[in-house]
Amino acid sequence: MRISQALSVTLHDYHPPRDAMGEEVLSGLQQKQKTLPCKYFYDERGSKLFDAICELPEYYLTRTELGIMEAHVAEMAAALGPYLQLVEPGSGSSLKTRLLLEQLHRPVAYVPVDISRAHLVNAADHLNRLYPELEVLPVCADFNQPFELPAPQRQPRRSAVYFPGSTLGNFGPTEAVRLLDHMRRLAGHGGALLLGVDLRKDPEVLQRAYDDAAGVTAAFNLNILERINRELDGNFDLGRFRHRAVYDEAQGCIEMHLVSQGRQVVRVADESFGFHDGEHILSERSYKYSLDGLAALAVRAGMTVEQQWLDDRRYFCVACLRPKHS
Ligand code: AVJ
Repeated sequence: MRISQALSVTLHDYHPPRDAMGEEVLSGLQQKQKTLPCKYFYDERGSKLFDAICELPEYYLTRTELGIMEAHVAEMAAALGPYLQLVEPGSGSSLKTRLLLEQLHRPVAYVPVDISRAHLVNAADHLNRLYPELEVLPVCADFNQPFELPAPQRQPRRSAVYFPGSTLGNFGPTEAVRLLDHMRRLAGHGGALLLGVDLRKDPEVLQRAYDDAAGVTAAFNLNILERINRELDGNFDLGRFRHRAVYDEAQGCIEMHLVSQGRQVVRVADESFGFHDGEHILSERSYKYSLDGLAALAVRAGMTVEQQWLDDRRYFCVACLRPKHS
């Protein structure tokens, strides 16, 4: 870990080695079911396309979660308590976080954790100027890998982890438990986890949200191939892969695929990968929860759902999870 000064903030840096993406991409493409890790969607263009997705009429998630926050943020802040250290894995630059920070009673520190260093530092610098009373301590890390919390100058009374945006949905059941367990330990004794999850609903609504009429989600999905071409010396022909979204109702999981149009061989780094016509790469899974499923997941991670807030359509849920016996 390196500590450095970046703009107005001190950065704790656990950035993975440069070739980590190469190894993960190659091993994903070597599997029988070819897979790409969805965390690599978010290069500069991918992040812009994701922002555009959030504005789409079909993509209800961001808008709905923000509405829930606007309606209930005071209660959420009260549940988390005063003199808080707030940790946010996969932080980005979100408006929801600011809503929460503004309602918290004398928060001590804000620890955004993100893999994209430049984005993280800029967002942290911005918040640091906006809230001079708050100590902003950015950590550059893949939040899936172990990292330690930096020590704020003032001692917080308690910690909470904020994990909004249905990011948990990208993890399968086993990984989700492991991740929540990690967050429970970060929150510690007397702490809590404020979690935003997308709920199960009419499959057609989900289908449209992940395969929009304007084709923005398709461009977002295909962009990962362009990134591989550029950063890992690949030669994917973007005209020969199509975006597809498939909902598995039994699992409550929507999958994004990149479907090969015809037989082809693609090279990445020094390796070749053959595709037959119609073969697909699995590029993202997005799990949707029922309220019972969420409660069961919390229990498996040593927590209970203490409170939850939903929108009128019951499309999305923000839940406060508390470690059991604390
Ligand atoms: C950022 C993981 C919440 O799963 O809805 C949006 C990413 N993928 N459209 C999601 C995404 C396709 C998104 N998350």
